[in-house]
Amino acid sequence: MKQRSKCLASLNSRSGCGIYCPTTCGVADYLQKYKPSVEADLKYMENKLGEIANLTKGAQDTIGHFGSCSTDSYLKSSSMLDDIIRFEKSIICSLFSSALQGILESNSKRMLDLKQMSIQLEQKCKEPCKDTVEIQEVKGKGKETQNKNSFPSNYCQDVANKGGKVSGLYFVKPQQAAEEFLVYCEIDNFGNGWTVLQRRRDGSLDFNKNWVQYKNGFGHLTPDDSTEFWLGLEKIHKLSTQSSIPYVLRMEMVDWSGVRKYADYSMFRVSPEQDMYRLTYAYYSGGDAGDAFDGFDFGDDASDKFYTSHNGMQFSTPDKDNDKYDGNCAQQDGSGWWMNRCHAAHLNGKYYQGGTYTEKDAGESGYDNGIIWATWHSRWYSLKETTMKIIPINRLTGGGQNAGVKQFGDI
Ligand SMILES: [Ca+2]
Repeated sequence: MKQRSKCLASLNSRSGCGIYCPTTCGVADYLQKYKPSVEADLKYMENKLGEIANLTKGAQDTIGHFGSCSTDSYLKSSSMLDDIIRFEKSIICSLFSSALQGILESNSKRMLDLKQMSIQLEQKCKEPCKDTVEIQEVKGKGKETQNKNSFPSNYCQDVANKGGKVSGLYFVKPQQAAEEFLVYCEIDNFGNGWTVLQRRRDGSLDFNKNWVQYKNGFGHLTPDDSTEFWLGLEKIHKLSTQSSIPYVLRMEMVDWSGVRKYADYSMFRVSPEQDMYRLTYAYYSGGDAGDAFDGFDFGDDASDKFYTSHNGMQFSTPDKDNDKYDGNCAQQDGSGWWMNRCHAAHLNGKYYQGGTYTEKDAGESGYDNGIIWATWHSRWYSLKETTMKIIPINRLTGGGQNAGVKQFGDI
């Protein structure tokens, strides 16, 4: 274990941090989040300064009056009229004097407010620069196992093989990857090491993103696995195609009653970007959620099942339509996925609190756009939590499947 806390990237130079994203060092995201409130504060300060400038002008005029009063008050006159005018002036002057006192007090209060605001802003500005995250390191590195050649040190199962015992953040480097990147590894007591590709938990992360964002990943990884994220298609591609060892993709889902189900797909692969990150798998290899990836007969049309299957589909985002539909599924649904025409399984869908939603809730297009697994719940029911994760297939055929399900208990 060690602390990595040297991430001082700014909005313009993410090069030092980029390889760790999506991570807690999403400095740009952080700045975006605070920019509106900081701008509002700055605007407020500007207005305050404007007010002070106006008040100062008023004060100058008053001082001018006061000055003339003082001079006048020394003038002597024998006429009664002059005495009356002098008396009147001295009253006005004393009024001006107290008004001036008020302005001065008000000004010093404003100056104090400004000082405090400036201190607050200074503290706020410092925050994005802080970035510490606990990253696990494998103890007993280099431990020889019979699997060493089959599983290069490139993903979470390898981390577990090398002695990694706790779930958390690890650096991995798939064979074709130019550099290492951070992943969340779910490691159970049976030595299974799952590499997590996607998490939905509470709807805190918007999945309506463009091609580049789906390619690079978005959201944040956290050591306690409490946040939502999409690891990124490029990383998923590199992870899933790095060796001849086949992987199982597990979809884990929790509904709003707390019921947990899963679906496993063997020989899961995601092709390179030139092929639009096409999804392929060989077969549905188990689970109690049903095989929604193979499409679903919704009863609208005889071709429903054929046109809602996902095996062999390219990835689509709102700005990149690779689907089998005349329109644009990803744009209509506001999310990225291996769209057909359009889907029976859609774990990147819109988050709906409480689960059930209607055509009206779905917005302009009115199509089902929630987090859907049609063989379990209706397409008008959006799931509460989801996980997509991969593991070498022999970890499950070796009796590890139940172990994996048990591990799911700590979500
Ligand atoms: Ca289309």
